[in-house]
Amino acid sequence: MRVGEAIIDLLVREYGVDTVFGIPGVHNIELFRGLHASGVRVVAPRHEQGAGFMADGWSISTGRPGVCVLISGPGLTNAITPIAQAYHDSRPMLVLASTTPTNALGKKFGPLHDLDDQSGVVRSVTALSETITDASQLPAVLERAWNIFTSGRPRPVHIAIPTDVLEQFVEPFMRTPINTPPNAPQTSDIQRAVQMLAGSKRPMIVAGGGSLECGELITRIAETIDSPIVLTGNAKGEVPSTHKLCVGSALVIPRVQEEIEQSDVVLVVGSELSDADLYNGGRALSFSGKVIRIDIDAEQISRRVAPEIAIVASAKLALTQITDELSRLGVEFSNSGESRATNLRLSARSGVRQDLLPWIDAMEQTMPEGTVVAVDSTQLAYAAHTVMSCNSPRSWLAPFGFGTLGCALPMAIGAAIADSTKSVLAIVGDGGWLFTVAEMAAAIDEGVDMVLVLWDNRGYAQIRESFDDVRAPRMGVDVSSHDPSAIARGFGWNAVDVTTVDAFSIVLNEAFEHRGAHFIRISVS
Ligand SMILES: Cc1ncc(C[n+]2csc(CCOP(=O)(O)OP(=O)(O)O)c2C)c(N)n1
Ligand SMILES: [Mg+2]
Repeated sequence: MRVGEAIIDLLVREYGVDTVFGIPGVHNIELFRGLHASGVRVVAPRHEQGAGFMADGWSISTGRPGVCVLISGPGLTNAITPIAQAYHDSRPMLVLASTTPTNALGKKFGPLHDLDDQSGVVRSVTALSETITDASQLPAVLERAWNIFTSGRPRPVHIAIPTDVLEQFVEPFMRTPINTPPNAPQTSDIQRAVQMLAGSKRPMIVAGGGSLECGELITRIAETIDSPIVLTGNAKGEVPSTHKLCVGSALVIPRVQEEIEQSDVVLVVGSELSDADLYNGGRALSFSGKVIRIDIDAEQISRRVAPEIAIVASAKLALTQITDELSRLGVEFSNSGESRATNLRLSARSGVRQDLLPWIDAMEQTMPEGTVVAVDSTQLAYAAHTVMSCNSPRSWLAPFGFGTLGCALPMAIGAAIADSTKSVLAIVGDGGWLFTVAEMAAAIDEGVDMVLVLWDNRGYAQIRESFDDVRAPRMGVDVSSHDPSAIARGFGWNAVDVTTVDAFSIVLNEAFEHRGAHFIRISVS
């Protein structure tokens, strides 16, 4: 078989790849020949940005690495934004791309789709970016990639393969396994952490995307020490919003930040304590209490906040040991966790734009249990991110790390493809929607069932307000998509316009009850 086929064969046989996202070109045909033979589902977006966001949405939903198959040069450069998003938010993504033939690599005489240094272009937004000119190295590099995805801080990997290498004939590749055991914590650190947690009178838990698999452990620890739990955007859903100790993803609310700062012991798990979550004008939290930090990444563990106890380990192992040690103490603590969490939830609700709440409540009351929600950067979504409930992990897809526009629609498509039994809702603004609007065509071709809610305030409203806040004359913010519903219908979607919350509830309910792609435009007066 050819190298292109052998790579796909290995990925399917040994790594369980069953879905890829990408656009073919002359340069990557050998990878597509392999995809055709393998029976892998190939999802064709309308732009490589769509491929990357779909792969990322698919990855959040499944917990597995999303895979993109792209062409050299523009195929890769078009995908840099979603690759950077996955990098920013520590998610796994395998990007396989063709590159310039070996004899022309770096020669600069202008081969088609050539970049001087394709792997260099994305090196700063990947954990590993390599051009492989010797086909026999491919199994080892794929294994390294999987190790990054599964045993370290997960981040994207880009592998570029020259077209002549993709065409070479080889025997099927064999996996070269590297077993990396998960990072175990030091017992002494766990004991110190347990003592500190047990001695706390005003504890707090902040859980980030690195703790996504640990919702139950975090809940048990919180119940034992009677602590509220604040979730970052990437952890939303890992502890259900219905839990009495769950504050939700409200780190942006000043009262919540104050409460964290005033807590005497704060357990931070798998979080950068990112500006994007705090939106704190670049100010780090100034903890007055002691901080226990658990992170898989040794470089991350003391960034911005140097903890009293630093546990560089797999969150699952560390939290399991903390849970065991706490239960050995056999004490139930009483630290007003429930009333603190309730007050913080109320602060969050009163801290968002009040006129948006009825729309958010309508969505919350209408959507079926377990609905996957993808949000874009739009005013309705900012408020929803803070106050809308989310009761299952891997069902809240948000771009608030990298903060790019246009990711919600393709991420929602990726999630719908990952599990067609789930309801999927995307919340997008009229400005951000246009960044990836072409993926509405892909949604129809893929037979995706989803609902897209367009918050149409005719322009970049958040930025309009930002100009006004600093008394700068408005510029470039009053953009329009003219007749969004006509655009949606043109792509084959069912489209309805609403202006009132009552009408919205009725239309949304109908949309969830019927299969297909539904577009609801809320025209904001
Ligand atoms: C790729 C990209 N370009 C520009 C921005 C800056 N930006 C942030 S929010 C925003 C407005 C988006 O408008 P819309 O989607 O209509 O949402 P609204 O604020 O109007 O609710 C802009 C332009 C960005 N976040 N990402
Ligand atoms: Mg807008």
